[in-house]
Amino acid sequence: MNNLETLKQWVEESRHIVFFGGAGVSTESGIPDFRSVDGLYSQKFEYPPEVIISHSFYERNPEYFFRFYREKMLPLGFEPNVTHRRLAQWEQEGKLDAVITQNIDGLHQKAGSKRVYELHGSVLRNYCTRCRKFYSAEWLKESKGVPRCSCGGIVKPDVVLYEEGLDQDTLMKSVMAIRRADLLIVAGTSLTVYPAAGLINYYQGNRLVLINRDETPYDSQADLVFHESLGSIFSQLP
Ligand code: CNA
Repeated sequence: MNNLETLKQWVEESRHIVFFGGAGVSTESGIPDFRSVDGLYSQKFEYPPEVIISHSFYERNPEYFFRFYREKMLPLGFEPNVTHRRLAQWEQEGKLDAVITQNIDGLHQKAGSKRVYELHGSVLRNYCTRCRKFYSAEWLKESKGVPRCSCGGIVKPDVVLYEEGLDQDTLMKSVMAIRRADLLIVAGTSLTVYPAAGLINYYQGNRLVLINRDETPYDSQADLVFHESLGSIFSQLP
């Protein structure tokens, strides 16, 4: 049996699939990732992107942060692709327990997934840092300079910046889902951003599948590895 046939069989047999993904899940929807050759990190900015989207930079230079954020990090108007849709279908069929994502684009929910653990938050939620009033992503995109609430407070995206900690509840739920998983599919992530990447180590089963165009530091731990595009694999899964 080839690798794809094995994966198809595992998907058929599994009742507790967990999917753990990253920016590569959404590139086929048209949203660039960070580390591919045409990703954000290959473009030239005055500062490296990981500096701009850090908490200290946000505090020191909010005008620059929000200019970059609006231009490069606010993916509005994109549609889910076959991977998002297949995962939503598996959840509906009762065979997928959770999608754990490092993405901030909301496309899993747009495809219909309900149990989505967003490790790095979501651009769709924005809150006043003073009075906690909610603002939409469209509002933030249209705002100018440093976005201000009607009360005068800064409106900050609910996105985890470098140097900021992850939400503990989301992290715990992710760990629990991975511990229970009978099939763990890790896909579209370079597995270089911690603590998210370390979640793989909580998996206790023997069906760890890695699907990523480029090699990752975890390839040798996986039971099946595909260095292919996600769409080409997911479009063939049941
Ligand atoms: P990354 O480091 O950019 O890695 C993405 C990986 O996906 C690379 O190794 C690519 O080889 C691979 N890849 C890209 N496209 C495909 C494809 N079609 N099929 C298979 N593999 C593919 O991204 P990570 O998610 O690992 O890094 C974590 C960061 C990126 C998180 O904090 C995210 O918030 C952040 N990010 C999110 C988005 C989004 O929400 N869509 C976009 C860009 C960056």
